[in-house]
Amino acid sequence: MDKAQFIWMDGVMVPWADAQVHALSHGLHYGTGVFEGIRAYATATGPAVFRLTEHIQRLHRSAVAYEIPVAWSVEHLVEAAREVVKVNSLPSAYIRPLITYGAGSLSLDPGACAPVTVIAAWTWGAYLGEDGVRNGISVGVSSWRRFAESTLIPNAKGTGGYLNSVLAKREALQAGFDEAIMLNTAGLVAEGSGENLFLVRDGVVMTPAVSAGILDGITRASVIQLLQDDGIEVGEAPLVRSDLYYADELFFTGTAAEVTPIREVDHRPVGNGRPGPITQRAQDLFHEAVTGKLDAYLNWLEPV
Ligand code: PPE
Repeated sequence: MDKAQFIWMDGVMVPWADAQVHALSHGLHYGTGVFEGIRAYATATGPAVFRLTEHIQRLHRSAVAYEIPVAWSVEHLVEAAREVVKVNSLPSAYIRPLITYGAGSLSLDPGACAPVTVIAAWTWGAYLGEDGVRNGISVGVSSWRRFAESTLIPNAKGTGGYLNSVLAKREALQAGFDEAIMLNTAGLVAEGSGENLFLVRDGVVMTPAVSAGILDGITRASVIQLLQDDGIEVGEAPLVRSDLYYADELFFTGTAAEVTPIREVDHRPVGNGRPGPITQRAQDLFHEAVTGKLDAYLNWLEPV
């Protein structure tokens, strides 16, 4: 990890090494927290944060869903995120806001524990490797199902929920894949361990709906709009495992993963095993949009 100098903690810029919470924090023991992942990109006019306000709004929504009180307004956290990038002099960055419960009681009811709000930023390159972004990654369908609506809240970024993603990710790596695709408990395709999934067949782009138990990704929404504005048909559809095998193209989207092509699924080549034309188009449009090269999407960029 590429350490930066300062981390924002409840209104104070704290040196990286001193940004600590107590060992008996409720969030550490029970995973009671919510977080975000956001990227700032270098643009011709300096660093700009991609859809920052929407990410912070989603942080607030996740907190509402899990009933975690938020001490800071959206406006305040947006400003704090900008400050973290600025104070660390980062030309581009991955920004990680977290609201978690501190120490107070280890009763399952976190009522006696004060929430702690943290925003860190550091330099983070390609999530699934430079080679993965260029040539595509190999994925396997996980034996771990994405947790259900009746278990946790899939469309919220709750920290504890990521134990599910960790199981899927580690299983995939141990099996020699780069990443996992998780089905939901009904057996329909959901998403990756930390990415949304898109499928292309006969020129039509499809992606599972939020009702499949996915996180409503901000990159997902951006790529849907970029492709639709480019004249490509995109729709939400229930997808089964064999749809993955018959796809012409598959790709992941996410803040960390950006647009990552999938070249192989369960040892079967996707299309001809090379990133396909729509995947490449999505990658190019996304890259141009986030770096401020497309006027139509400049409102997605919030300058630092
Ligand atoms: N699904 C999941 C489960 C998920 O964690 C992410 C983001 C997405 C979809 C894509 O959402 P969005 O970033 O809004 O396009 N995963 C974050 C954390 C990854 C991690 O390893 O940590 C991220 O990409 O920042």
